[in-house]
Amino acid sequence: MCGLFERFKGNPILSPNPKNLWESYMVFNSAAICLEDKIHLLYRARGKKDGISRLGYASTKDGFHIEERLDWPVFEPEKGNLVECLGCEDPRLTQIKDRIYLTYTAYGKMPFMKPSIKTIQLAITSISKKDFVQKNWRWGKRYYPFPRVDNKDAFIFPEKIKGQWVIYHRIPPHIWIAYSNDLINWGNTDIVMSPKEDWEHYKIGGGAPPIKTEEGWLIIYHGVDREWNYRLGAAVVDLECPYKIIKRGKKPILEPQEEFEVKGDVPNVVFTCGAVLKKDKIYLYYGGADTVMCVATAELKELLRSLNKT
Ligand code: BMA
Repeated sequence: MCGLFERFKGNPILSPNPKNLWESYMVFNSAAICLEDKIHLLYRARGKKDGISRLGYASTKDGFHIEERLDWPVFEPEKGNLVECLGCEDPRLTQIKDRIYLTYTAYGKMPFMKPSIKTIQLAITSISKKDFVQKNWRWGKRYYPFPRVDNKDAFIFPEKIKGQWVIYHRIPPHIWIAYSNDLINWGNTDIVMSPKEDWEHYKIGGGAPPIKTEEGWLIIYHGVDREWNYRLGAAVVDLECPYKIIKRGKKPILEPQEEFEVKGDVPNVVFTCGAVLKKDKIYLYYGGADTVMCVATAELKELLRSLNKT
């Protein structure tokens, strides 16, 4: 066993729903955001028939028990949009003032290419906080800031740092940083974290959007080893210099262990797209074996203490 995260005994908290074709096969990798005293989960779902990823919605007040789950997708590939015609995957949510920003992986086909070729792109859209909370799914325009680059696992920092917006994204095998003045155009991209330990040998990628703490921004990310096992790790980033990693755990904070993490559509995977800080506790939402959604918790202080200075 590894890590100081304690799994919820009632895991998984969300499973595929055979009644709804679009989420009948896989329900995983959920974004998580706390708004108005409720944790909102935007989860990735797939049905067996079309294999396309769409996003579903569920919410929980205590962080563990799901009180509401909608029967329809709240975000899906835009009609006629080739770049995401194969699915919208792995959502991350960041609140910036009165808007909620969604970063996701657009999976589709590269426009104008013959023969056609598949593409994986970092995509960004947003919705007003009011619409989100009232479940009026009026999403804004979708942007793909790095065309023709295989790029995913992106999240936006919730505040401007030294006058600029900051995003982390992943061009294998590293986590990269980029900056923006308008949250639409991103540039000055550079490598910020590279694989180091055995458990992250093949590649790493951003997971849950940054959580502000006294020590710095807490980042939870995933690492893939030589045998395709996905584990989660944590790092702390300087509050003023978002390219500076000041602490990083040598060991993973969570690794596949339970049956629903070891067995499933993709075995041996724990993968996160969202965590929430509530009363000094981190609620870490993660997909198990690309098939179900789970939650585990840890005391923030203990987690920070467990990480090594870099
Ligand atoms: C990544 C993404 C994740 C998935 C993981 C493990 O590339 O597709 O959604 O959880 O692989 O299969």
